[in-house]
Amino acid sequence: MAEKINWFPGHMAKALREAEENLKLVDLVIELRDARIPRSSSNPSLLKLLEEQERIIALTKIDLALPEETKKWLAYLEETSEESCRAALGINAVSGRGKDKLIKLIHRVRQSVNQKRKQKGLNQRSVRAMVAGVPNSGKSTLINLLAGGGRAKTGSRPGVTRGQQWIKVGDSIELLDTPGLLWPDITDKEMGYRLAICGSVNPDVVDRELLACRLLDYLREKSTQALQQRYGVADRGEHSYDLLAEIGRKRGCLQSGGRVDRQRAAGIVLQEFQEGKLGRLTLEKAPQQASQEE
Ligand SMILES: Nc1nc2c(ncn2[C@@H]2O[C@H](COP(=O)(O)OP(=O)(O)OP(=O)(O)O)[C@@H](O)[C@H]2O)c(=O)[nH]1
Ligand SMILES: [Mg+2]
Repeated sequence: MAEKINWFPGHMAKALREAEENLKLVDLVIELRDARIPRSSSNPSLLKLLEEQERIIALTKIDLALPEETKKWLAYLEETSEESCRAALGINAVSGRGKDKLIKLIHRVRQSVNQKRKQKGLNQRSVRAMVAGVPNSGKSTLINLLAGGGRAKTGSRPGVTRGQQWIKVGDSIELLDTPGLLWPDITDKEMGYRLAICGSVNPDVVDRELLACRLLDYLREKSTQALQQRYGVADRGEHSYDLLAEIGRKRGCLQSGGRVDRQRAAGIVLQEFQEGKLGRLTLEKAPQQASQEE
């Protein structure tokens, strides 16, 4: 497998600097995290720069995560001081689920900003929010959902948005679309793998077979039903590497001489997972809260 993984490409260093500069202009950061990996998709390097700005955490792609796990994560994010934020909510940026709640929360911030401005004798103005998050977390899709129309470019690969762009929502909200940011210090490789499995890291920089095997491990931990249904393979307790070969065989991923093309099989499994065809899955469990412990 690739030895050195370039988690933090050059354009991202530039995007992080731009985000830092633009932070001064906003009242609110809407931090998008992938509901399947709420820990790995957080970005501490940006958040430690927050001063006056409010923060809302939106877990996106809730349609791809396990609802009971999303519920636990939202409770954790709202209740722990470590993650202090105004609110946490779940969003499906494609169907629009969670949209009204988010708009309500943004307006609440607008009201408190304008209340402070009034006390200082300043004019009322629209609320400015930066939409930030790891690549492919749904920032541009969410902005299009809120603003209407396809004003922000979206796509299934990470790194679609390259520059910052202000987009108006009615006359009282301004949203800043930003390029996806990864945390420069991903020292935990497993976190990086999970980001890549969920499509936030360019798959070309990580070994596909390794990622697909990790994904199969996670899927098998939950249940093997999805694999059985989708690929017609039975789980006999073998290593995921062998299971991947069996999937490849079933899907006709063969090289000359009849050998299974595992690279191709891995590409299929990863893509189908990202498209939701292997069912819902949450790869990271919410930490136990004190209130839930005995
Ligand atoms: N299933 C599902 N797919 C989503 C959701 N939100 C976004 N997507 C899809 O995820 C992909 C990435 O969406 P984008 O809006 O381009 O993501 P982004 O965060 O702007 O990505 P970058 O600009 O590359 O950082 C697209 O294929 C979207 O259709 C969601 O809530 N559920
Ligand atoms: Mg984008």
